[in-house]
Amino acid sequence: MIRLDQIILREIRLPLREPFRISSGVVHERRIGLLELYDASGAVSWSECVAGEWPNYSSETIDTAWLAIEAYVTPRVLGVRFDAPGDVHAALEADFRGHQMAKAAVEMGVWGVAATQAGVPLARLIGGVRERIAVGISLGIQASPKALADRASAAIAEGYHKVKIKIEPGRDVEFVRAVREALPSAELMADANNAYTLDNAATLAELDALNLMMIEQPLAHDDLVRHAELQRRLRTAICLDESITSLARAQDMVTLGAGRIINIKPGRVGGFAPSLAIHDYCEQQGIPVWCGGMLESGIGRAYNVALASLPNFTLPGDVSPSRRYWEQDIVTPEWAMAPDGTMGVPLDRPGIGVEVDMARVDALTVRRAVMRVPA
Ligand code: OSB
Ligand code: MG
Repeated sequence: MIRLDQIILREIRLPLREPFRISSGVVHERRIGLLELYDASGAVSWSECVAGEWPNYSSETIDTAWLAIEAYVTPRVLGVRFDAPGDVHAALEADFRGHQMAKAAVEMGVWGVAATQAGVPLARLIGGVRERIAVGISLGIQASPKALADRASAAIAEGYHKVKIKIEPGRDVEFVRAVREALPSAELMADANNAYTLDNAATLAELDALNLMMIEQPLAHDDLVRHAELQRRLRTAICLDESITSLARAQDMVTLGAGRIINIKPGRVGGFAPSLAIHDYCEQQGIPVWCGGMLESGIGRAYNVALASLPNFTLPGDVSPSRRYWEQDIVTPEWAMAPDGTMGVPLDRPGIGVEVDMARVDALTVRRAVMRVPA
C-alpha cells in the first residue's frame, strides 16, 4: 500500500561532456527534473523527469512538466491510498490528458518507493529476469562521415553492442555507409527523429543496402499511417519511438503494420505501468522491444536499467554508462559498462540500486518546490 505525504521537486543543470545533436535540435546542458517521494510508511525514493528544455522531441518541456507535476499530478496522488504502484497510471489517465513525462516522473517514483518499502530491488519488483543488460550507444549527428565512422569504431572497440546513428536529410546514406564500411559486421541502426516524409522514401530505401537492424522514427512524431506505407516499401524494419505514446498506439502500430520494433521510453508513455503493458503485448505479438534513453542522469538511468532487465527487452538499449554523458554523475556507484559491453542490474539492495550524492545535487539545484498533504 502506498500513500505519499510529501514530494520534493527540483531542477538541476548538468552539462553534457559533448553536445548531443539530433535532427530536431541540439543540447549542451541538460535541465533535469528530480523528485524525492516520501511515503507515509517512511519509504523514500528518487525519480527523474525526462522532459527536455525545448519541445522538439515531444510537446513537453521541463517547464511544462514542472507546472503539470505541481498543479495536476501531485494533487491527484498526495495523501491518496493506492493498493499497488500499478494503479497510479490509470488514476492519472482518468484525471487529465497528456503530460506523459510529468505523470511518469511521479508514477515511476511510486514504483521506486514500493521497491524500497518491500525491501526488493526495483528490477525484481517489476519481474526483471536479467542480471546484466547489453549496452548500446546513440551517436549524435557528426561533422562528417569520417568523424562519425571514427566515433562508431571507437564505440565498438569499447565494447558497445550496438551503434545508433542519428540521421537527417543530407546527412544520411553517405554517413551510414561510411560506418558500415568501417564496421562490416557491427550491429548498426539509424534514428531520424521525424526528419523525413514519404517523399524521401527513395533515400530511406537506399539504407536497405547497409544491413541495418532498424530505422527509428523516420516520419512525423505522431504518425502511424504513413509509417505503414513506408514499411511496405522498405526491407529494413521500422522501429517507432515518438509515435508510441501508449499501449493503444503500440496496438495500432501492429494492426497497421507501421513498424516491427518498439523503443520503449517509460517517460514517453507515462511510466512503468504502460511500459510493462507494452512490453507484455509486444512479447505476445513477437515484436522485440529495447529501452531508449533521454540523456538521463544516474537516477533516471536506474529505472531504464530495471526496465531493460525484463524478458522481451531482447535488443541492446540506449542505456550507456555515466561517463558517456557526464564528467561526474549524481549517483554512486556511477553506471559503468564492463569490457564485454554489459551493465549490471543492481540486485544487491532494495529500491533503485544507487545512492544519490546529496551535496552534489544541492550544488546543482536551481529551483525547488516542496509539496505536502494539505493539513
Ligand atoms: O530519439 O532516442 C532519441 C536523446 C534525446 C531525445 C531523443 C533521443 C535521444 C537519444 C539519446 O537517442 C539516447 C541516450 O540517452 O543515450
Ligand atoms: Mg529516437
